[in-house]
Amino acid sequence: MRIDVVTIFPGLFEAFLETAFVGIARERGAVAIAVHDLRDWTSDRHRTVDDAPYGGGPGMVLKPEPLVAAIEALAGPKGPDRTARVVLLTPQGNRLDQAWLEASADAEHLVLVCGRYEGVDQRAIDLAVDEEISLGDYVLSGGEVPAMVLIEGLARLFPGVLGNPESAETESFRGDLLEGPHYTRPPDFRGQEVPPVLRSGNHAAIASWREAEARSRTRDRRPDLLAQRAPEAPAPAPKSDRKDSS
Ligand code: JBZ
Repeated sequence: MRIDVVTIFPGLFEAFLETAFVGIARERGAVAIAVHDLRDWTSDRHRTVDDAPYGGGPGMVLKPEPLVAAIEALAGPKGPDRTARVVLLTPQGNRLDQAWLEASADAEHLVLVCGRYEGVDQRAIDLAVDEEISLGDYVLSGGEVPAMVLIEGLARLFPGVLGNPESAETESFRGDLLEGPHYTRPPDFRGQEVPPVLRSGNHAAIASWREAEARSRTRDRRPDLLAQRAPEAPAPAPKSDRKDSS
């Protein structure tokens, strides 16, 4: 995958792109990421990217000319011939979720445009953006952190990056159930002991304990996740003597 990021704060991405998971994904060649300064597409002496909103009101709005020039330079003009997907990070977008990441992990080319200030001139969105995405219902001052979230969420899905043989699909729970508690050494910390089953060496018992903990925690904390989930696989039919039990 190739990812181009358009931002007025390219420096925010430096350490992020070199570190941990995303750094490994880039080193392995699973993804090529380039960060671009929106001001590189301005043509005035002050490299102006924003202006006051028509109709009045607080704050500033990102001007259309540099944004559309940047997007068209990186993705080409909007339309059926465009092979990149241009994603604007904005509070007006659809909420990012694991389903979006999984559906997007095999995209050839994403261009992530970080909104800033009070918003983006609507004509730039209409002319050049394919899709609008938001992290959620809280107030941020720009799309840079949401873009990093999106990149990190994608990077761990690339084959061979997580230490997965093929893909993260092999994990039994991927974003649709919370995980239960985790423990490491020491076995007794300030009088609190690690649940004995985890030290039992009984892998079947450990797996069923973890599953039960995951379910009860999800029921307590995120019942909405259980409601969205595909119904549980039915218990296997009891063994019968008949050859054809279907
Ligand atoms: C986002 C105008 O630029 C912004 C401002 C807030 C904001 C974003 C872009 S993206 N919040 C979110 O994903 O929640």
